Amino acid sequence: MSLRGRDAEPQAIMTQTTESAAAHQPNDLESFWMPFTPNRAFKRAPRLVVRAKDMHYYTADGRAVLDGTAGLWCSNAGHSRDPIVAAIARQAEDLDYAPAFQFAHPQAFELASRIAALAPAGLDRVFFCNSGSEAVDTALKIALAYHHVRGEGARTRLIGRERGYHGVGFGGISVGGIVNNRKFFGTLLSGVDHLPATYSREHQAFTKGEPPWGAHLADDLERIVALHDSATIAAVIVEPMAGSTGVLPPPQGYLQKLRAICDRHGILLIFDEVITGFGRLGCAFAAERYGVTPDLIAFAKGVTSGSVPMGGVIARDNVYDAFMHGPEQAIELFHGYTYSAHPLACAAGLAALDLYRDEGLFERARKLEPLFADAAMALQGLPGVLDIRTVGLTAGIDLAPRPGAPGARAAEAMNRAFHDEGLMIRITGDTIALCPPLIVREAQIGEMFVKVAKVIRATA
Ligand code: PXG
Repeated sequence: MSLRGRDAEPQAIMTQTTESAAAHQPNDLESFWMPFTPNRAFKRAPRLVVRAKDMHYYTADGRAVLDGTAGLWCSNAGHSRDPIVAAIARQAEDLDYAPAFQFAHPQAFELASRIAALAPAGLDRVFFCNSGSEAVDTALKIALAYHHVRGEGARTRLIGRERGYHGVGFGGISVGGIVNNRKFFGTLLSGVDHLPATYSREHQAFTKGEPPWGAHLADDLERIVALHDSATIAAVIVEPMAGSTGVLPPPQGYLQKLRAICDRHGILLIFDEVITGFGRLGCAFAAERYGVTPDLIAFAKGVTSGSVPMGGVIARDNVYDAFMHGPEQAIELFHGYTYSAHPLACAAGLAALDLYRDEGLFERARKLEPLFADAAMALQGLPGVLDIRTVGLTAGIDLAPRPGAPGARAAEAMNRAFHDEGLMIRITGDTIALCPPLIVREAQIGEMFVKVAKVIRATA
């Protein structure tokens, strides 16, 4: 067994200073087929972390790496927080697993109630699954079944949006709007239409928060309704703020318009809040920030602060109630997962929600937003910075691609940030995304953007 990837620089993964670091060393990089990663490039020059605490990751040789991305938009309370760690450990001892089909455990109900209490009024029913992708597919299935049980089974069409990311299930990639996530995978779901993306650099470059331009793009929904007839349309799904495709805050008034059009035509509105949920935009959910109440909210990531996989769907009471007919012994919704409401995830979720509340982390994100936005916008004018967008504790920075090599500049920026600057950033195409844990200190925001400025200059 090799201690390194086939062509790896030996010191890249073999430098060890402590026994515990040694214990964390993978002994062969070949077997793990890495998700959404250029495997060969990674295995030649791995970026490995072995430990994390609060705002930092640590490499095997003990180097601290400031987490600019809350892992993958999920560790909102910071890493390996003691109360979450203790809750998971306790739960593993007390009850490692319980089925959620026909049986249950108390923490599942407790967590559902706590999540419902954070959600907009009227969204009180919580269905659990294990990831954002499952949450999205669950929401789409609930929407279809809702119309079916109400005798409107002709409502089968689903509407997503260009540049939308809704995970990687067949439902999610069908309503999603990212070509590479779709084109390899066959015919996808039939009966799906897409709204246009809301981003236009020409109209909104370097806007902090929600751009004033673009609300009219919601009117495209009327066009789709006119084309197919509202009686065939089940649901519209959007991310309130599109995260994965580079931080695209909604235009002012856009979500309100979508809501109004959906109401007019009996179409369910689904917010995919996998990223925006649990404080990212300074509120428990983006629905609250924008004063728009959807019928279903898909969530994941921050619910456990990323510590144990969990996702779910919060449903409006009338959606749930529509299923509660028929014989009491009959299953109302033929859907669920072995690990729905897994005890470890529920324990982690309860501990994470306690931390969010006790440390006021959603409010903290709201308070830090102006400072974060100013720090991000200060990058304007650096070589090849084409646009900067901010909202909540989130920033997207578009870099000019290298001619003939799309993505290469951002990839180098990520590599340099990790190895030279001790900073984890996220990239998509030639866009850098920043979304630190909500515990980030003001000085760390400064540090983060100084480091980003360095890698932008270094890769120009
Ligand atoms: N919906 C949204 C809005 C997401 O952002 C998912 C669904 C899928 O969640 P799971 O848990 O199945 O991965 C996501 C995931 C990035 C990035 O860098 C974003 C996600 C995942 C990985 C990377 O933008 N979002």
